[in-house]
Amino acid sequence: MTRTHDSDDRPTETNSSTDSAIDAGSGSDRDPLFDRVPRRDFMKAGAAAGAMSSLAGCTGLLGGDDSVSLEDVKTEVKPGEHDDYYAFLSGGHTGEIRVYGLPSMRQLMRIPVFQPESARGYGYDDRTSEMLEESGDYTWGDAHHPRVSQTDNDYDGRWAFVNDKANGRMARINLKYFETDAIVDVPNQQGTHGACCLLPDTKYVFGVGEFRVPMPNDGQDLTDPENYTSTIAAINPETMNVEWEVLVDGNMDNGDGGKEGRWFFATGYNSEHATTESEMSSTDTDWVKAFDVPAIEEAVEAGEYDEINGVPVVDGTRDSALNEGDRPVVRYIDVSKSPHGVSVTPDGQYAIASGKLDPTATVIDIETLAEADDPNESIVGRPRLGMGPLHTAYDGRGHAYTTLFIDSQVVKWDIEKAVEAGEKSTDPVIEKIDVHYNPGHLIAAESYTADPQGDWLISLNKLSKDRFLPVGPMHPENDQLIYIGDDEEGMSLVKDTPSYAEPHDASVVSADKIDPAKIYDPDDYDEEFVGGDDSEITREDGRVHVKMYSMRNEFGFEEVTVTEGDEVTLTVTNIEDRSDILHSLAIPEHNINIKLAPQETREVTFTADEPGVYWMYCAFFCSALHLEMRSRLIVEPAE
Ligand code: RUQ
Ligand code: CUA
Repeated sequence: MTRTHDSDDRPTETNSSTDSAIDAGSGSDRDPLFDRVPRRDFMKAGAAAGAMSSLAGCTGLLGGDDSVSLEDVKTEVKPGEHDDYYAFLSGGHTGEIRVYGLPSMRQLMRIPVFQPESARGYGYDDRTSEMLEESGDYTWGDAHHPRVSQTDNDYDGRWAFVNDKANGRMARINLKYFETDAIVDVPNQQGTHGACCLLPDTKYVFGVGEFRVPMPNDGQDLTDPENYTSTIAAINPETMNVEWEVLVDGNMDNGDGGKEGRWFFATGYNSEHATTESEMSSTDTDWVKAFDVPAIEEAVEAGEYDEINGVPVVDGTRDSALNEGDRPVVRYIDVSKSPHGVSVTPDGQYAIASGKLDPTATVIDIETLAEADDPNESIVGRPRLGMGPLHTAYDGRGHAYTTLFIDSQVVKWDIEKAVEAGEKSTDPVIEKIDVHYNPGHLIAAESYTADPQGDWLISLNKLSKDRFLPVGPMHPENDQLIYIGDDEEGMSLVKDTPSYAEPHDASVVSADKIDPAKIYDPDDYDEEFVGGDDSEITREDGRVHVKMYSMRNEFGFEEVTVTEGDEVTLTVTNIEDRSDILHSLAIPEHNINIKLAPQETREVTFTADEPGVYWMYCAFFCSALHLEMRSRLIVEPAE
């Protein structure tokens, strides 16, 4: 294990303790039952101190300097045991979300968001294909920032949201079913990069527009970058309606919401309004923009906006009238050039922006922002952390953890010390650990809430180089699990997990805060439930509607006969109520595979345009007679 207390020194030892770290936590003296008790309830019940050895993850509750050694926490999840946390990792340009269990780092599920995915029938039935089509009919997206909804600054288990940087969209995932249930094409944003919730109660989901374009981007101002601009968008989480947007100077990058419902922060580069890399980094400073949400809402209320592409757009540029006077809608805070991540501390006191091209982070005191004449007065610390600081996470014990992309390290530092030490001090740095290699984001358990758990941290590394068996020139990335619960011993690397391109960010949620359904509730969806006796075929004017059930090992009809050219709609219900008994309906040579979980109904519409016999079959191995679960689609030639 490598650590150094001098931020400017490169470490001299290399990580060699992966195996021993895993061994250390796999002792057989733990009582597996204790591990299954939700930690919060366990503490409330006043459990005996003698049970400390099984209190994985409770360090945040113990408060103060208390920390728990790696030997005393669960690092191995034995066969049949459950993990303590759900981790939602973005899939980058695969356009999906991956669900991992922590601390095992086992991949539990993949949730397709912006791309069709056949195993889940996503994009192959009418509802999901229409949702994808209506949001722009793209076959991919660039999903970076999964954020889980909160109530009272704690995860409420309702939804996760994620951006599409490629096409300017925001999606919502329903955590009852772990399925994408809404995608909005955000007007006036070409690339929606940052995504996050306004807390404490997820009043809005914010989409942070990165690419500056003419506004509206309809052919005007093509060669006049001074007139390009970008917006943040406030999206209603219930309706997914874009309520308003704010125009700004420069572009934007990442964002995070304050904990008290007033401020929203976005980093940005290119205050130069340039179009090339060298011009974009020609000045030494850029901005963190602090959006005063109630002031913006008042401006919208008072009609002080332009409607662009159907959305009220408030002018938040620096010399806008709305930024004059004592209640500016956007405060521009000078930070060293090209900052990248910004995140608000669990106590809501500071917004911390990472320097990226500058080896510091900027600590902004949120409380003083409203009163300060010059928003730069709210900068209260600028610790020198190391090369390429990108993103920061928290343990709830007063420490921040920042990825250093260029140094290939995670640095742990003391937030209050950074405020005491002032400009460019290395004093706040507590420790650094090597990661492999070049980390982008990192996330600690419940870091985005008011009460991080303080035990686990994942470093989402962009490169894996030599860490895994080679698989050709495209390497997997490497998500490394690091134990951060022991302040004496320091950070410990526990696991390497290869991952497919390319996680950017994650949210880690205690397992007891999410309550996924075991089977479908037919009332949650519009499709008509087709019960055991309800199978029927109706025909009218070249349209055929087939309603049929499915169960082990049959479909409601052994054969369905239609005529060439018919438009066929199949409404199919899996009438089983046993959990985990899935069926699907695949139709060869028709690009159809719909997934049917227990009690789920899906509908698919297609044109039967080639005469012939097609074996409709079930693609989930559902029973010993699964292969026999099939039915014939007979397409007769037209007269
Ligand atoms: S941003 S690490 Cu969306 Cu850092 Cu990718
Ligand atoms: Cu149903 Cu296989």
